[in-house]
Amino acid sequence: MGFDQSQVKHERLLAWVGEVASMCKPDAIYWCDGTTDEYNRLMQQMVNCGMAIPVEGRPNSFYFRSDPSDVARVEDRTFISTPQQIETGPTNNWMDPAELKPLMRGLYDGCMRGRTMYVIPFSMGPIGSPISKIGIEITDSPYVVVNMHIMTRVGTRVMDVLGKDGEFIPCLHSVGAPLAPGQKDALWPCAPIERKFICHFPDENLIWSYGSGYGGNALLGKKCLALRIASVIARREGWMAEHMLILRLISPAGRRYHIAAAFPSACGKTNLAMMQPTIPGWRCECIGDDIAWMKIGPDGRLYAINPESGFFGVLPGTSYESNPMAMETLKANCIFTNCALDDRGEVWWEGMTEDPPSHAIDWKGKDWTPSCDTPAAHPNARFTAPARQCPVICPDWENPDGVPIDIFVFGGRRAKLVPLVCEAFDWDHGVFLGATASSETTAANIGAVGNVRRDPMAMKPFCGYNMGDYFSHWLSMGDRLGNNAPKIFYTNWFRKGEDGRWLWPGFGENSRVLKWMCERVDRMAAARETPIGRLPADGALDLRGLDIASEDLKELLRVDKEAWIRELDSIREHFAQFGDRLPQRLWVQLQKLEQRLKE
Ligand code: GTP
Ligand code: SPV
Ligand code: MN
Repeated sequence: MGFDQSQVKHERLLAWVGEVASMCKPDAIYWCDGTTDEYNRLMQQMVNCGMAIPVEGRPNSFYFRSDPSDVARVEDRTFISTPQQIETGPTNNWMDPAELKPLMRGLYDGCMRGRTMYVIPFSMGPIGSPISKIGIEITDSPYVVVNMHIMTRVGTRVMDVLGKDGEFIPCLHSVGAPLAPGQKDALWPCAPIERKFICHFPDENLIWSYGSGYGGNALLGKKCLALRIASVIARREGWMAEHMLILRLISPAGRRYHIAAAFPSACGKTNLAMMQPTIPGWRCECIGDDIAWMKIGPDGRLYAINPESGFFGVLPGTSYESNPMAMETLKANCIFTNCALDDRGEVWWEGMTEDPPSHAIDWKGKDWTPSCDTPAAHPNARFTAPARQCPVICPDWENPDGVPIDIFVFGGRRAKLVPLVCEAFDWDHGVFLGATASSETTAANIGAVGNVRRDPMAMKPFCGYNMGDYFSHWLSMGDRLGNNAPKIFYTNWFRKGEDGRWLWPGFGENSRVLKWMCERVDRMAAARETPIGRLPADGALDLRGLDIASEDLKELLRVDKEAWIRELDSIREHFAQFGDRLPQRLWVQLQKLEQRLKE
């Protein structure tokens, strides 16, 4: 059962596991082998204790409810810990490791009492690929183990690659809820908010997470390793780790375009990544929906891989109308967290069907009917699904060489001001668009929803070092890529009319905007210059077959100069917080924008 510890020949790994065990004091240690048998056994244990519920109509799929306090990432409790605060910068929470480590050791002391400690060897990226990174997650949550089975490549093959002295990133996780002898366990154990800590020690490639069992707080390969720690490594080694989906768009003539898009959490990456184009003859294939690792290839172009092997996607709003490929992906072998269960035991969430069930048990385990004034599913309810089950998964999605990126897209959720699409004048201007990206906050983080904030490159919660240095890294990547650099665009699918309705239909119709981008790459489509960038010229967006009011389209592509002039101060303030870490070239971009607006 599991991987036999006596087979482990890696001294540093054994020493670390031993240290953690003597600190956390679990009842047992279990080394994960990544087999289906292991997955099934753990799931059965969770079913037996009532934590997991088999889902009706979806083979091998299970439903979980989290504690109502543990429903999303906790940015306020997320720390980048370096000896010098300046290295983490103004957009991250900082603590001195000399202070944070003793505090965390205090919390970890005895925190796994009454529980099994699982050791999960996992690979981000195809096992054995030169671009991949190996992590070892230690956790006391079986829910984390089964999720890691889907989201990453887990198992003994990783141990083989690691050998006697291979590099790995230690990721320690505990739900922070030790059990006294005889104490009955909670269905979703976790610690209260003030004892949750998601800690990163980038100088040591080390991750310590405590107190939460949910998503990016607990599945440490994702945001913690593949973004926060990887972003630091990427800067050091000259590559990029970004919060981006990756897709392949294929034209009717068979030309392939690879697009990587950075939108903040719950702003449309999963949906765009597996979109069904509404324009006849165009096809989309999904490579990844959340994270891209990108390196310059031998031909000087930028190649992207998806380090994950599953999707951890937002359920509310997902339907056969909006995202049919996600719905197909969810037919079996999935985990559903914090949606609702109808009376047949089927999962349901807001937006899944036109008509809600007449009765359900909501995400808190309470009776729910459509007349309730609370949603049946938590707004950050999520599915965990194997990427290979997506009907439009790209045949190259596990190619260790990656795919060559033609187009970068930044974006966000803005009810006003920001137009549907805009093309950067050049790389520096594109980096400026990314660096000033703004979006309304969403339920993907615990905190207020709907507040506009700057979220540069959708990396505000995920950049593991000073964001000013991160902007410099972007500029230097552009310098190295030269003429091979992807073209940069900015989109906003979320502009609203005075009456509060979406002006743009979104989802598959977003293909019209992507098509314009591809045609811009090929110099086949017209643009008009505006002070903020190039917008589609009249008639350049392919709107054939789309029923959209001309006033709505006009509003979507309107650039309100006066309103943009009012944005300048907020951009200046945003830049000023980085002090001398902000590259001069971005100040130049701001000046140029101001000039263009005031011409
Ligand atoms: P993370 O997993 O948190 O990183 O989120 P994401 O960027 O992958 O967002 P996702 O695609 O899951 O979309 C989040 C929400 O936005 C869902 O409720 C979607 O239905 C909705 N959404 C996605 N694309 C569009 C769009 O083009 N238009 C509109 N109106 N809503 C969209
Ligand atoms: C996000 O919040 O951007 C996510 C979900 O992708 S989580 O894995 O919880 O971070
Ligand atoms: Mn994300």
